[in-house]
Amino acid sequence: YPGLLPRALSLPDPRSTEVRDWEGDLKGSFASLCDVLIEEVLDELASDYEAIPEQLQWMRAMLEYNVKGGKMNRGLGVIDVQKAFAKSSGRTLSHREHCRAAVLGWCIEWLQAFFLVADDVMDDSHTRRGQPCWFRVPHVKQIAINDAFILESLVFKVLNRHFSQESYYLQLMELFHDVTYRTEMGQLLDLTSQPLDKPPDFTRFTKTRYAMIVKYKTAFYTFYLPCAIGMIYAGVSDPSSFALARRICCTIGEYFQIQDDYLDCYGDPKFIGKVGTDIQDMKCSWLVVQALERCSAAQKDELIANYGKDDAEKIGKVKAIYNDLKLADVYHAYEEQSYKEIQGLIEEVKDVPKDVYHNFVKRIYKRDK
Ligand code: DMA
Ligand code: MG
Ligand code: MG
Ligand code: MG
Repeated sequence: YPGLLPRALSLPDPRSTEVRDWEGDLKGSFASLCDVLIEEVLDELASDYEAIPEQLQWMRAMLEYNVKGGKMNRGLGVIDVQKAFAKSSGRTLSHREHCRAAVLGWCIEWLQAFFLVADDVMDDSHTRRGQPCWFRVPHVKQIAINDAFILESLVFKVLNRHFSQESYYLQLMELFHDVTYRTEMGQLLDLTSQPLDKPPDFTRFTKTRYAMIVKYKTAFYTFYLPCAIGMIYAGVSDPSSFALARRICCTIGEYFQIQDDYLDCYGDPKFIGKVGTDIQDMKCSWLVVQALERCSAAQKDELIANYGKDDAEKIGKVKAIYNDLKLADVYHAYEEQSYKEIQGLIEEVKDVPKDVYHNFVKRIYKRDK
């Protein structure tokens, strides 16, 4: 495993004949690399940052709690992308290439951990991945804010440790910075879709604003980032190829966030690992945008009276309106139509194997978690 700093010893040596069956246990192989990355972080903290045992214990616990336990869709997505690029040139990935793709995959997972730790504070959520949100842990509270910053820094530490020798290192790093900034702009739109200091204004819940929120807060880091990583790695340089990739990824990302909004209300917390908070948080959710397009004047008054209040009875009334408007059916029809639209877009693809996008869709189509 060349191009490594001395401390990254636990990854395979280039002369290693180790063949791990990535195909047989993709998730397990991917997951085990996270432990390697955590050990590297702790080693470096002890040797270069004068970290005391207390800090090391905190960091280990914080990483274990926040970067693991997810579906790993984004991280595994990077391996899918690399595999699809290799296949399109008649190759298969070596063990070393699998490892390097997995390191980049974990960079996205750790970036996502950073967003989620902060998102749960801002959304005042209770559970995440089947456990209390990090800031809800009694000995953590607001320290979660610093932990979110640390997680972000670690993305760039890992990138540096494993990729700083590569010709495309700067491009990769700038991609991560730009996607992070875009996600933060999406979060800004999401969090300010209602004024905090004035009465709620439902006229702001438009389809256009909704599309902007989800494109920025979700689509870039979830789909464009893994796709663009693969393109950079494969040496794609034509800006129009990146632009087309972005368009397709943003469409898939919109579909993915609409699923998230639907599951916030209709998903089973046992599957999705979190209890929805969009109604009480007054979110510009896909469901409320659809409801406002379809409701009667009386239902609209009812929505205005009950939306955005942390009160079980009021939340129930909003859900009853969603049911009266048959929003679950509207969602399932949307899912079919969006699937077709995405398949159409994939047909136009150039410079990226179509499988990249087909795999993205396969991982999320009709998901219930
Ligand atoms: C998530 O939006 C977006 C980011 C950048 C974390 P969300 O608040 O709907 O996500 P969740 O439902 O997982 O809290
Ligand atoms: Mg949230
Ligand atoms: Mg949020
Ligand atoms: Mg959500």
